[in-house]
Amino acid sequence: MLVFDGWYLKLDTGYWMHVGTFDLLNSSINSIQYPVSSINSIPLNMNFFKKFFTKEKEQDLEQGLEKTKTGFFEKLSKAVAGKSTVDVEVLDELEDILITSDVGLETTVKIISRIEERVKRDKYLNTSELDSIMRDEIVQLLEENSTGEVHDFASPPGKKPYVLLVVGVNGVGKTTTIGKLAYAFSQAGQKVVIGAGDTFRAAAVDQLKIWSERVGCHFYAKGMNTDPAAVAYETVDYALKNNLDVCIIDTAGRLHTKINLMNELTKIKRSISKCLPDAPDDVMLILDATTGQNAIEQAKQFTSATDVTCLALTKLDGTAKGGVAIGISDQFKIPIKYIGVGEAIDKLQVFNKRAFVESLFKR
Ligand SMILES: Nc1nc2c(ncn2[C@@H]2O[C@H](COP(=O)(O)OP(=O)(O)O)[C@@H](O)[C@H]2O)c(=O)[nH]1
Ligand SMILES: [Mg+2]
Repeated sequence: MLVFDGWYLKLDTGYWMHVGTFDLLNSSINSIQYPVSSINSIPLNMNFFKKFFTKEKEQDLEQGLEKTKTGFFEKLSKAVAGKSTVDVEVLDELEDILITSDVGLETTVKIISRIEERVKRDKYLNTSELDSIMRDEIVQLLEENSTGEVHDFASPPGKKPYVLLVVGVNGVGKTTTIGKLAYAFSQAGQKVVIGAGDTFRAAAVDQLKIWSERVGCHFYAKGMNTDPAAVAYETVDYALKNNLDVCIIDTAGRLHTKINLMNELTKIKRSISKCLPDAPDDVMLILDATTGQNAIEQAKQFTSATDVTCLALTKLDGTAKGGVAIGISDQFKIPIKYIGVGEAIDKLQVFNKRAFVESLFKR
């Protein structure tokens, strides 16, 4: 049988799946020769990045991940020094590397067992292939988790205004992310209002106001010590009356107790839906990547206490703990929508699992 080994199906994830062969002598298509579990992936780096990113965005991401990459590759080089094949020792080292890169235990175990499978299949797996094998296995692991991804800063169709409530503990980057988001949405041609729902500190209201001036978007506030639920209601009302596209509401990250904070957030949410049924459209939890496993802990606590619908991971540029994005993507059913890769106004990106992992493994 003369077989043309090239019957591929392009998946919308950007992968090519090997689905069958073509028998040239019999002119018959032996389709679905391979079970779907043996997906034969060919990463299409070039096309892929062009589709999602400008050159600048790609560089921002790479620079943002530099600290994580440096630590990771240094450890990896040590682990495979003097070894030609991937053996048990290398796998053990690999496990340590992933855990110390803040990928988290649960996700590390999954990644290692996938690589073990590969080693079993191909006994003399060369250490020089380890980068690309890990990259592919991590991408596939994350893509099995079918949490959706956004591709740009457009507000969802049919939502006007699109109402986004932003929550998270103090200092994680809520206000900064709101400023960056307002900028990105504005750049995409949308009219935006940001509401100062962190009424706990006077500085918080001022900080958001400065961001609105930088962005050139609408701003709504009632000042310090006012009721955050009332601010939230009135910001949505303002968006409705002014025919705006996007309404983003800031909140305080600290009250006297954790219970108080969660109760307050529930109250704010209820107040928003009184103004506009079905709103807020999203409750976004902001997590600080520099806190590593603590970010995972915060995600667990918030998601169990409030209806968080999406995540943003900030300060990736300031940490070697960027691996936490892999753990979060794997463990939570809630998608990471955005990542912060710098303090500047344009250093917020939509999170794409594939681009993230590819960038992480690019030497
Ligand atoms: N390097 C870096 N710093 C960030 C990023 N996002 C926020 N920050 C900084 O984190 C600090 C706290 O941010 P802020 O928005 O005030 O946090 P909030 O208390 O949650 O509102 C500020 O100094 C921000 O400039 C990021 O993506 N990269
Ligand atoms: Mg703030």
